[in-house]
Amino acid sequence: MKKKTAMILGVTGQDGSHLSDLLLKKGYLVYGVKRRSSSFNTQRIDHIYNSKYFNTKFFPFYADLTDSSSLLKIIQSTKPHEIYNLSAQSHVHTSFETPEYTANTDAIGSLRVLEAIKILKLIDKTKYYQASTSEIFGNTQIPQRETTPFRPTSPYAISKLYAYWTTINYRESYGMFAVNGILFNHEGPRRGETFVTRKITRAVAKINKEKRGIIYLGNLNAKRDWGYAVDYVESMWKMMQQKKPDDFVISTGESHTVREFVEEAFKNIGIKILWKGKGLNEIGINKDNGKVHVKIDPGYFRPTDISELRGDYSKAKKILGWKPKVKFKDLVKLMVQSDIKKNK
Ligand code: NAP
Ligand code: G4F
Repeated sequence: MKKKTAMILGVTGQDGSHLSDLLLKKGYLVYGVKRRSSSFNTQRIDHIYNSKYFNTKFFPFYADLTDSSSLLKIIQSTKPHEIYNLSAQSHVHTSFETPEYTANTDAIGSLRVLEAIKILKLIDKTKYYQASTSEIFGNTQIPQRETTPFRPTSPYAISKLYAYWTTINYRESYGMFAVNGILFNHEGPRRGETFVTRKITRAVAKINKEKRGIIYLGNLNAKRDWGYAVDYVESMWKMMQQKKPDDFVISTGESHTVREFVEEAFKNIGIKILWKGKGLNEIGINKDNGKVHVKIDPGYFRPTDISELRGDYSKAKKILGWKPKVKFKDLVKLMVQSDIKKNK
């Protein structure tokens, strides 16, 4: 049988890098697609660039989700069995500042990929994975599952909801194997530095080294269902191996506040955080010596935020045989340890 081939759009991101590792391990030929950048943007896949896989099993390509012709060109030249569309302007707060660009990349970008598969007559050959998100639920019922109504509350979530329905529309209209992975927050040492978990673990590692420092945060009361990115990319692959295309929630089933994440991260360096004050004046101090380590910066609040995301992954467990391996405390620990190591 011919080797399986996969195209990963967004290969330089957290998930793209982990999925590349997984598919290479499974023996795939991987076409890793990155966009042009004025500085190096391959840190998360440098280990692949420097390995035996580079240009033998892993082939880099340039394209941009805002540029149909670039997508048509690379899909035509590679005709992959599987396309994982992980490219996105993925920062929710930033989407309020750049709603048009976010919609162009996250909504229309997905349409461009699906349309390219159709135009190139690859519907019977190429399967499509859409990186959907728990953000599409907004403030709704808890826990959220595949049948929960959507009420997106950010330009990012609205764009991703467009992509979600477009994926289903191509499945129903043209018989394309197209699936939505509705993934809840997933993190790890390769997580972007401006997402709250990594922002906290990097700061905690710095405080551990310098014995001082303050983290400025926004909404401490938001609850998120945080899982481990390595576990989650495996679910993407599993969805693409099913007989029938379908959509799945991927989560841990547990939610924790940003405040709890802060406490747990500091616990890993032997500091117990006590909270004092209220609202914008709330601070987090070291219980033993009174040093201030957390303050509130109103600039990190969003015009609207989701109070709680907690997913019910029972459909994925039943049909894909998937369940999360790493839970909250171990996730925080591995992220803090990794940032401490990087800081040495
Ligand atoms: P990420 O680290 O932000 O990676 C996003 C990737 O998309 C990067 O490779 C980025 O390139 C690329 N990209 C951005 N704009 C592009 C454009 N116009 N054209 C081509 N590529 C572009 O995100 P992630 O955490 O890996 O998440 C992967 C996907 O899952 C995203 O679609 C995200 O929205 C979605 N998602 C993530 C989570 C989560 O908790 N991580 C949960 C649910 C859904 P650069 O490296 O050059 O910036
Ligand atoms: O880490 P966050 O920026 O992630 P958010 O907004 O939940 O989005 C992530 O997960 C989604 C899946 O549900 C993905 F689709 C999306 O691409 C992305 O990966 O913020 C988490 C929570 C929010 O409630 C935010 O208001 O943390 C709160 N927060 C409090 N202080 C902060 C901060 N968030 C950030 N980024 N920075 C802060 O200082």
